[in-house]
Amino acid sequence: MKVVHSDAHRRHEPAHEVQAGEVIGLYEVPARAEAIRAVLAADATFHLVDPETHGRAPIDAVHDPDLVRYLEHAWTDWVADGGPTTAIPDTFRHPGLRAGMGAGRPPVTGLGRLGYWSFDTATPMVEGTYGAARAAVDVALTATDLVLGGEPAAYALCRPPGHHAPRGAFGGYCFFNNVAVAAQHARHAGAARVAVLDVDYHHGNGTQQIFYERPDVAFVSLHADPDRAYPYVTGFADETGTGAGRGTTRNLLLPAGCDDVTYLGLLDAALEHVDRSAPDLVLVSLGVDTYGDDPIGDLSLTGAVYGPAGAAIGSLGRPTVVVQEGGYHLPTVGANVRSFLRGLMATPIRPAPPSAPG
Ligand code: OKP
Ligand code: ZN
Repeated sequence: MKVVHSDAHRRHEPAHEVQAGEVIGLYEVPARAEAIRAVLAADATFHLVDPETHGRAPIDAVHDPDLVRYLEHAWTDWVADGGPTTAIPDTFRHPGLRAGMGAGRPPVTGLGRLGYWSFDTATPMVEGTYGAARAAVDVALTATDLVLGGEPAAYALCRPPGHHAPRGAFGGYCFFNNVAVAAQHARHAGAARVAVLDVDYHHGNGTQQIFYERPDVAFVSLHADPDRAYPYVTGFADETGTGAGRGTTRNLLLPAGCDDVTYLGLLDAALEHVDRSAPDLVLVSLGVDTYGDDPIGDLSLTGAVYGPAGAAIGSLGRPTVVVQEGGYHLPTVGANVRSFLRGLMATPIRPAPPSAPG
């Protein structure tokens, strides 16, 4: 299996994040991606390849172009405003602030703009962040091209992750929604129907928001109940899509302490939704923060769950792009991803239909 990877992620290394009002060390560290890469590089089953540059157009097709343009200049704005070496906002565009008064005008200072486009304090930015975020999108797009070109499956070692970024905001360690940009790119390249299966511990609120009205892109997510877990305000079972996208979104909730057997049963239920959407291409948002020892998760999964989980997804028999999201337990993150990918490869997958201009 081909593994798409870029070194650009290394320059996204903020000094800290703010969680529940406290300055804490970073969870979303470069060592995560380095650990995954080292484990896969040592296994002859996997072949590392560089991403190809796809430019800004595929990102603008999914995100508010004003957000994309903001992020491009965010660091320069921040420095011009006298900001310190790690940028974290302090004032957010809460809808209640201007309720009944119209949209107003976007702020002009670096600090003001940061809170205008961000939705949390956990997503610090540094000088290398934008380059890393752009490279992560290229990694996802290149893996998608490989599968559209006939590879049965490919793995995008994205960092920073993407699934929390909606169309017009960033947060949750995410800047651009890598998997959503890849899904839209696949549609554009001729895949008639695409499904995103999100198995990160956290709800992929950004991906859900981007495709909520879309009949052609299904979103199925298996995650910790938002009544106890980030992002708290999305990911409930009664969110099933709207308008033309009615019924194309599915959320399945995991209880605290969820074990391997319970998990694999719920994954099967999620896979039924994926299969029913009859996708030409499946994109998996893979987070191994479902692991029992993950520092920000609360499930009880063991390392033995990831092979069968990958195999269950592989048994759909559909071309599959795996896009990395979370997973913060550095000693096991590489092994768990490897187990998942090897499980996925255990079942033969038929190649994608030849792509037609969309
Ligand atoms: C990104 B991904 C919990 C705070 C959580 C942000 C988590 C982002 C997770 N007390 N802060 O889905 O792994
Ligand atoms: Zn997560």
